[in-house]
Amino acid sequence: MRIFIAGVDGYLGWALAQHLTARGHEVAGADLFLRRKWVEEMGSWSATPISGIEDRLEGFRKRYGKDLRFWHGDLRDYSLVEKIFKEFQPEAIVHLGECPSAPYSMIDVHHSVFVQTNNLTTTFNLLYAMHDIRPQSHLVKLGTMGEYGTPDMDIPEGFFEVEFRGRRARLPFPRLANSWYHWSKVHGSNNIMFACKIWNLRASDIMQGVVFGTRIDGMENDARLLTRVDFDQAFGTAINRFCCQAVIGHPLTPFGKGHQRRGFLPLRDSVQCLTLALENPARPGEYRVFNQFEEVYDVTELALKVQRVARNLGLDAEVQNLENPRAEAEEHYYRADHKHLFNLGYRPAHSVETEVDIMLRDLIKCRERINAKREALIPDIHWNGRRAKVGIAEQPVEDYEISAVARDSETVPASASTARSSRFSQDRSDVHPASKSATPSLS
Ligand code: USQ
Repeated sequence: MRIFIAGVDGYLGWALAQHLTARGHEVAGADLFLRRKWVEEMGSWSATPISGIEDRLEGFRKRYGKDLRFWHGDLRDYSLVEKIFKEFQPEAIVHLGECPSAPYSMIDVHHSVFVQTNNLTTTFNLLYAMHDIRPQSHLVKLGTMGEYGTPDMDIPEGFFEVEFRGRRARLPFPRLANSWYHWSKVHGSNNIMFACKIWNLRASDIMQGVVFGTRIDGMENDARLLTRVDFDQAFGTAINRFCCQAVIGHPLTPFGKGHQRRGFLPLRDSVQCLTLALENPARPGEYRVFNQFEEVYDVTELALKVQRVARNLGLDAEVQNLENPRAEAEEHYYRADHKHLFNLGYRPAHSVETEVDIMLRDLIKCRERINAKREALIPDIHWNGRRAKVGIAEQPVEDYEISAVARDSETVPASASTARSSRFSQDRSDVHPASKSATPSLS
């Protein structure tokens, strides 16, 4: 299948291009390298030393024996999108060409407007190019589980049956997003749903959970094939940040009470699921929604898992709750359906612990790079527009309890409170990364 990836230079895009090519697909992509610039703006860089695009493409050619056709350009420019569609004639399009960061979208008016216009314009351009040039092609659009927010009820896969004043209907499940970024995804979803209806297009909207991981199979043995792994406050996701923190002896940082629950999945499962969606396309006129995650976890549970695996590798990582810069529920009900991809054949590759073990071993090699940008680990972007580094969360450790909802899904070890406690009694400057430079020794 001819598959065009918008945002091919990014964390998911570069991995997906390799996975699809290894499966025999013909892949092309475009990128404006904005992710590299945004992370730099956050005072950070990828933990893994990623190559420039020319080297990447050369490594790709050597590994897979095929060229990856690449356009450097801005997909907000419809003439570029038109040109790509005419030249490549894609049978499927994977839209990863959006700004994926909630904190980045909350910085100020300029960042909010940029995130929403960028994300909506690129989606519109792809929809119009499908309509104008490739009406039979299939769009796989990366949405987010964050579109739903954290409603106090079960979350279906996109649609639900509702009864109101004696009439029943199948309607989109309400979206209660929690950042301008997440709302950009909601607006994009609505636009795609409408385009499928009026133009008979086919689309799979992927409500993806939080992704973590440093690699997929096949990336080893050539540094040019590595994907990026971010750890800054805006582009580093929770487990990736915890793993990067663990390898430099920085406390792991659940925000607030740390009982935020989200669906998570490893990078290698994300590419597996996107491939399943591509190889089992939607029908003409069909707009379908997949909730794409492996399992739901409490953020603290995950920090404790990372801590345990890190200890097995001789890394001493404490858990230290920070003030939460976001306005979000920190203790809440969360249960979401995720049957569609399992029905198509999705099978998780590893347990979280196994994946974290692989990640830590990879990241130990990147320790110096993480340490050099450790200042970027502590957030300063607040949802109310303030910009100030957060301090330690006030919740005293003796008040700490794993919430009832967290207990439902998995047991948190009895050592949890002791593992978290030691730094609570200490002065804030002691855990502030700027003042902490010691790295643990490896046994
Ligand atoms: N969190 C911490 N400590 C940290 C980092 C995050 O407690 O050091 C918490 C956050 O407060 C939040 C949860 O972990 O409650 C997830 O945060 P995240 O930064 O890992 O993920 P999020 O901002 O939700 O966004 C990420 C991706 C985004 C994607 C989304 C899927 O950046 O592109 O859409 O995950 S989801 O979360 O399901 O909406």
